[in-house]
Amino acid sequence: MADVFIALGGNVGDVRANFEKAIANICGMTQATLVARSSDYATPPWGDEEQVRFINACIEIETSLDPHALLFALHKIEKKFGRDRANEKRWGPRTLDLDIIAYNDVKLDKPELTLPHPRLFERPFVLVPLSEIAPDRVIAGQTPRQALARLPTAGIEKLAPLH
Ligand code: A4P
Ligand code: MG
Repeated sequence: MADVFIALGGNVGDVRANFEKAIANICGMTQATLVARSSDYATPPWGDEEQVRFINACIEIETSLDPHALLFALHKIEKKFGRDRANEKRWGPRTLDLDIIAYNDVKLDKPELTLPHPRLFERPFVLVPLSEIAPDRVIAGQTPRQALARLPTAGIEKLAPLH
């Protein structure tokens, strides 16, 4: 079984409701067990700042799928929730973005799959929820807690549970 962290993000539609359904889909489609789920966070848009704020969260799962099979399943789930890669711009608005943050300690450097996620340590919107569930997990030589201490987190708001 592999220990995997996945970041969820979106800023179009009912993102929090989609997260709930997407997490159920991820566990169903990847025969995974949900180990941990962070709170949802409202986060200022990063990259392209001319868009509405995002909701972000992180989960930890245990799965027997290999990294590429997992990515394939995540892309299918993004599509199911209305993601249209052909008509979106980089870092722009989206219904559901599922990124593999880390897969055990696997290192991969391919365009279709880079592990750990190459922009992880620049992104407070990933590190804040990740630090909630795995503050001391060493990823590429540093922990989410250490990486987060170097970044601004202004404007990130932890949201109360939906139910
Ligand atoms: N890919 C390579 N490695 C991975 C990996 N570890 N996990 C490939 C997932 N995918 C990986 O993905 C582009 C390609 O990356 C995929 O085909 C996959 O095979 P994408 O999701 O379309 O990514 P992108 O938008 O081109 O770029 P990037 O840097 O992944 O950006 P995001 O995360 O998708 O950016 N601001 C806030 N506050 N919160 C957000 O969630 N998200 C974005 C979108 C911009 N600003 C944001 C947020
Ligand atoms: Mg992405």
